[in-house]
Amino acid sequence: MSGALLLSSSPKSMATWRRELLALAPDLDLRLYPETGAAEDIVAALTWNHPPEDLFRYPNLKVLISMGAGVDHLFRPPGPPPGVAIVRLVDRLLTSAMSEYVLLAVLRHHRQAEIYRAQQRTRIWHELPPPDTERTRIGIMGLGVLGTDAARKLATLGFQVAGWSRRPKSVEGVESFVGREGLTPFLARTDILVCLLPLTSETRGILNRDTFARLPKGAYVINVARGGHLVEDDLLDALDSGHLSGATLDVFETEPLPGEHPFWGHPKIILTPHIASATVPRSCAPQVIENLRRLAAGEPLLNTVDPVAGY
Ligand code: NDP
Ligand code: OXD
Repeated sequence: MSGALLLSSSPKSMATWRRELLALAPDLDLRLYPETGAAEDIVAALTWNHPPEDLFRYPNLKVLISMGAGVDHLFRPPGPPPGVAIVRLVDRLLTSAMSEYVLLAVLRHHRQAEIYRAQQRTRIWHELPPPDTERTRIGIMGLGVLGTDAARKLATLGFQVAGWSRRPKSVEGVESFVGREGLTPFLARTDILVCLLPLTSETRGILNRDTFARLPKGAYVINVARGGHLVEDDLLDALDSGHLSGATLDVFETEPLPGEHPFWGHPKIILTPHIASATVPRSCAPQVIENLRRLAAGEPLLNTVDPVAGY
């Protein structure tokens, strides 16, 4: 590639990416933010939560590569520079780790793990009614790369699985619901709701009071997508009223979650610090190098993002 790749994330993550990229392409001209050198040299940028306005400084920037599956960080105001291609990571390990997390959250709720754990603490030997897998309906919002893998794996376990997406899907063992008109029937048949949508202007705040009200009483919510999907007060109200039975949350509007936030101590919320599926640079570096090669050769890029749809 003629030109340099700008790398921008935490110092630790940049060091790992640097090692993995140079192992594959020792001649790669890498610039670690903020040590960018001449702005004209930068033709590609591999970033995570980079200050968006800074990207307008590089007159020869041709492609922006998200350091994760999500690209919402690239669309924060003022948005990406016009005319710059956007690509993201699609990776076997990223996908399987997300499915592991979703299966764990589903099964922990389904198999009443928290209740048995509490019983153990107080030395109570008490059998709860056994869960009925065949009659438990899981609904996955977002049947893309990650949602489809989780849906398939949950279907294999014997759950009734459905997905909701913008366009119809054909995934074996998974019922497809589509668009705004498909949302109400999708929610009405969902006992465990998993959010795996990208954060866009259409999906921001989608986990709200109205959505929760359309779920059956006792439904459970798992948000592994973005904090911006969830209206936090609406979740607290739905949990406190008993309409929802609980929630597992990996992502939050403000990260790290502030120490005084009510989610921390809520008895019906299980939370983790945005770890559902972390990018593994070793696994993702080859596709970055391949996209740089394609960029230089004028070939179509892999894993492109539609700048209008925002994902
Ligand atoms: P994809 O782009 O592959 O899939 C997105 C899915 O959402 C598609 O099925 C798409 O529909 C659907 N969708 C988008 N907009 C709408 C809408 N308005 N209405 C209905 N459906 C919609 O994304 P991934 O599966 O790769 O990733 C999903 C998200 O997961 C990421 O954007 C990121 O935010 C989050 N994530 C979280 C991680 C974590 O550690 N917590 C790790 C990695 C990702 P269609 O197929 O019809 O286009
Ligand atoms: C991602 C993430 O989008 O880690 O990849 O959240």
